[in-house]
Amino acid sequence: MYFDFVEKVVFEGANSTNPLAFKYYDADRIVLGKPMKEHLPFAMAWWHNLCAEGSDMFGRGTADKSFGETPATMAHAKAKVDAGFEFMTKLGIEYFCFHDVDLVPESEDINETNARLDEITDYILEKMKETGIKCLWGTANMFSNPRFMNGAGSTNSAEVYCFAAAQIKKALDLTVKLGGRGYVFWGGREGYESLLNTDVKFEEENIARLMKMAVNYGRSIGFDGDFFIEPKPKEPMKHQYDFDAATSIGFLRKYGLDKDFKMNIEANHATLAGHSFQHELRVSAANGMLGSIDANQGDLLLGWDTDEFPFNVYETTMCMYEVLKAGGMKNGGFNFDAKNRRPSNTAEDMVYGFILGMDTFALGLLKAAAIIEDGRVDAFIADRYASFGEGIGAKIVSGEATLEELAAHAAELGKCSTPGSGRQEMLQSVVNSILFGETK
Ligand code: XLS
Ligand code: CA
Ligand code: CA
Repeated sequence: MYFDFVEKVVFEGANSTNPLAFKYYDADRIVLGKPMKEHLPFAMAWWHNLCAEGSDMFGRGTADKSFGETPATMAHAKAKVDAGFEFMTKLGIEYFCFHDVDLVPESEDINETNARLDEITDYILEKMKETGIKCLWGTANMFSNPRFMNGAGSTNSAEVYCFAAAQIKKALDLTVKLGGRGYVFWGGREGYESLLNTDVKFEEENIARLMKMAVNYGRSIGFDGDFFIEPKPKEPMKHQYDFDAATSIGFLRKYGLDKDFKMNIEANHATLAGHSFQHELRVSAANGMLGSIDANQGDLLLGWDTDEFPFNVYETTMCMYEVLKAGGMKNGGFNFDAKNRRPSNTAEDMVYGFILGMDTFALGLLKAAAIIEDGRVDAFIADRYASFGEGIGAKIVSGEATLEELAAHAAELGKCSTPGSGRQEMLQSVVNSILFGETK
């Protein structure tokens, strides 16, 4: 027992002052016809919760994640599994996500690492059977090991490329073994520092080749979930190829990978790309590619990936509005790719972080459902484009109209009428009143 200060985190309602209780996340509460927990398949990220100790560029870790064992041993790897499953059970989190090297200490020899991965995933499988907890997605860490300093799929070295392939193959094997619904490619070092030493065209083609091989192999071993690209514009590289959703979707279409891949949108990466979280979700959904979500938030005053637990209800409301309008995410979920702030360094803080994140998304879900039920925003949008539902507009949409015909129509009218107000401020005010209602 690592979290013996709490038996189970339960829903106590918004007026509860118990820091170890949910204020809004009420797993079985029905929202728009289904329980909250089905709208919000939450996942724990192995790396932040069980591995990261709070080190930064200026100082070492502040949190003790040894869980009673000596770090970098298999005993420690197992203690992390025990701690992780206790944590997820107590919070009611039904999924986890992992990188290969989050699970075991990496050996110099990949064969030894793989043997360790086999052993730990046997142990994880036992725990999954005991608890009913499932794997949301797996991935290979192709950015920490020094061999990936010039990239993995985008490396200049064919040998490094083979090691990347070997890690992907193994991580896919493990994802299938654990019944994972997704497999993520986050191109941490797939980019460049300088164009003076980089063949961009070649690197992009090589990344596509690697992804194609991954799809072929994954399908051959029975992986029927989704492959995900997780866009991020920079950090650690100056420029990363999967800059944002629009760029990544274009890349997937160019290389014929769009049937197998969807987007895994991380809130903090969206803002790093100069977009809102909602923008990235909307672009993905508009292209039928909203796959999964890395639930966190950044700090707009800081120019890097702070991976904070989400607390901004406006953002989660707009996120859930997009997810509900898209009809949910088939194989995706809400992975808390989030970490406690460095001074929040106790086991209690780990629990508080997830309570904050889960409550913020639950509140976002309730508010998004209220916006949809209210109907004013959706009705406004539908009405805004009404001129394309009849007459010349309908002809344009059906694809039958010609440029000459439209020009003749304009000529006949002579003067153009106003396209109508966008009513932005009115709609923002509607959203505020739904969000905050009456105040005391
Ligand atoms: C880093 C990414 C990473 C991916 C998985 O910024 O968020 O954690 O989610 O490799
Ligand atoms: Ca992420
Ligand atoms: Ca991140």
